[in-house]
Amino acid sequence: MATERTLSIIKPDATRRNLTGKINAKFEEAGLRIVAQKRIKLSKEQAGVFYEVHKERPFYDELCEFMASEPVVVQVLEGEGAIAKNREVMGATNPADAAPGTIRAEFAESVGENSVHGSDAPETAAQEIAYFFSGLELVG
Ligand code: DAT
Ligand code: MG
Repeated sequence: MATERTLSIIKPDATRRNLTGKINAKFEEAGLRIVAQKRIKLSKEQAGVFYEVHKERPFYDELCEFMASEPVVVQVLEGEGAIAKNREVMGATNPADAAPGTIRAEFAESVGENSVHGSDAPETAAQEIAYFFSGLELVG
């Protein structure tokens, strides 16, 4: 499997509870390398553009409000099959369905406030990385 990069976000429910280090430890234990990382505060509009694919869903407005409610940590994770590996470490969207030991099983508060985002495919990973990071911030 090829080395990939994926976009990860540690969401407001997790930054609020000071869980960045614990979540990063899960990534590193799984063999994912954090190759770029920054803490930013999104506007509701910026969150809306990021989650545009969900704009017809009933939870879209609530999701954008939540993502803009407090700072997030955006990061690029790198490794063999990083996109799928990250999804595995994150666990299912709804923490009630997330496998034991996954980030969402251990830390998520609800389906809406589920601690982490991870890209779901190579195309979305490339788009999402470019949304938050410039070429200068990504060391080769
Ligand atoms: P994932 O974050 O696992 O890729 P997704 O892309 O389907 O899940 O949804 C994006 C985010 O939207 C998800 O992390 C939390 C929110 N969300 C999804 N389904 C929801 C629901 N039924 N109620 C409230 N929020 C939801
Ligand atoms: Mg998704």
